[in-house]
Amino acid sequence: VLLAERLRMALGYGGLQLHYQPQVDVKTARVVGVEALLRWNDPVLGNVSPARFIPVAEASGQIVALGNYVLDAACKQIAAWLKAGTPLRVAVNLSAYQLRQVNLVEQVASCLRRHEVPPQWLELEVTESQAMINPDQGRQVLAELAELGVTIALDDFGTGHSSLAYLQYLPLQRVKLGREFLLPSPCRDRLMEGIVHMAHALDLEVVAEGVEQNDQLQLLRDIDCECFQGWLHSRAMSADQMQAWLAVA
Ligand code: G
Ligand code: G
Ligand code: MN
Ligand code: NA
Repeated sequence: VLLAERLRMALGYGGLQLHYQPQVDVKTARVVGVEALLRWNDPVLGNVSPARFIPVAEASGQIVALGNYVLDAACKQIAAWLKAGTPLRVAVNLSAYQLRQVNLVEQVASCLRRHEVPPQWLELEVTESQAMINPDQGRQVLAELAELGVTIALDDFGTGHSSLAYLQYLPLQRVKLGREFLLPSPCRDRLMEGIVHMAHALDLEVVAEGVEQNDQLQLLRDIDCECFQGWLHSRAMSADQMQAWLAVA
């Protein structure tokens, strides 16, 4: 109850901030986009992870307001970076509840309009478990979102209960591989190579997450994985830090 109340207050006073983790082209080392990650530093509770407060937002009926806040903040930031001459694609995580929100498509569309953001700068990340709760409904919503011109990435690919056969029917541009795929294991390299080949066969780009070590990046080069995120390059940073970083890059 306390967490839900503090969250309601934080939404009111603007205590939630988006930070941005670079997505880096494996071949050129250029930053090609960022993933927006929510940060909450509460005066009473301290830092609270989204892994903890997103479920609370869902259970306490605040997820739609929170999700709309995130979409708005992301579009506002896209507009600012466009204006500064340092355009960046921003990927926003959607929660399962948002996918079932009746006016999600209209929310996204009006957000883009409000901030005069061309849709190709916004990416939406959904996990495969979310997309597959109700595959036909998931596919329908994602198709309408794709129709707006935003891109869709499948988050945590290969870790939920998904139907591989169904993947090709979703309007996806990218799949994201969780960092567990890069942990040392006897068949790590072959598994990664197989997944990347399969994704390419479906015309999907691959973003590897959680890259911390040089040998992991070397593997991504060897198997033609396009893109990575991870502490080897940088952690999520504030918009100001990102802006300063873009200015010198
Ligand atoms: O970076 P981090 O430890 O904060 O992320 C933890 C989890 O919270 C990840 O699964 C991430 O996808 C999720 N998350 C971060 N920001 C958001 C957000 O704005 N909306 C939703 N729905 N999930 C988010
Ligand atoms: O949306 P998703 O569930 O993929 O959230 C990404 C999560 O991974 C966030 O919690 C983010 O802070 C975390 N993360 C990003 N880069 C790294 C990394 O290099 N190593 C580890 N351990 N975690 C990372
Ligand atoms: Mn994500
Ligand atoms: Na992920």
